[in-house]
Amino acid sequence: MKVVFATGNQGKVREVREKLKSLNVEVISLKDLNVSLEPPEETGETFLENAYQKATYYAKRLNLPVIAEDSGLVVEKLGGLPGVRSARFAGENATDEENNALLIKKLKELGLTESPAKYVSFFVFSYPETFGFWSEGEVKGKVITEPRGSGGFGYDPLFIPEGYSKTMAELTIEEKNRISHRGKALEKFVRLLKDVL
Ligand code: ITT
Ligand code: NA
Repeated sequence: MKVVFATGNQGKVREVREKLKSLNVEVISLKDLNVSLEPPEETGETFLENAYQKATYYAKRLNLPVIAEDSGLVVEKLGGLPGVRSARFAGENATDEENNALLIKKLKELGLTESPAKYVSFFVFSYPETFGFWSEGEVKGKVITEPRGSGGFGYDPLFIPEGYSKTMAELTIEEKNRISHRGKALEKFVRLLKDVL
């Protein structure tokens, strides 16, 4: 089966391809498709709403089954920020570096060098005509104010998973996928996907 993974985030594409490589599914990214669709507005107040909006939007327009994912970092001492705003924390087209700098600044403004935090991920699978299924995963840990490592993407240089001393950006893609929010959500997703293949 051909499935489109509707994301503009190449870090997500790498992780999903790695995790789905044993399945008989061809994961096509938006980049491979070479279609220029305006991305949908992410107006949801929850990760699930946003993942659902992205999946149904692209499935209808591409007339193909679509996987979409919405995820983010929830920082306890910042009242749950950046949350659903993780990708646009420092502004609409903010880079990872700008988002990370803002996170560090906000923690330091509170006189903190770390805070408990978690990453959350929601996947939605949608057919062109009907909704398919969804799954979720999370990983608890903490954020720090001294970035380390060059793997992963986004906030990974600032996130240390529970039970680890390395940041997520210091892990290999296999290690990250074994413990990450996206890896866990994908494991459930794969079981549901197998049922419809
Ligand atoms: P698409 O909507 O096109 O899929 P996006 O990056 O805009 O890509 P989201 O709206 O789901 O995706 O925002 C997710 C953001 O949360 C992402 O840009 C990172 O800032 C952060 N994030 C999510 N998962 C992460 C991970 O595994 N490592 C580091 N940061 C992550
Ligand atoms: Na989002």
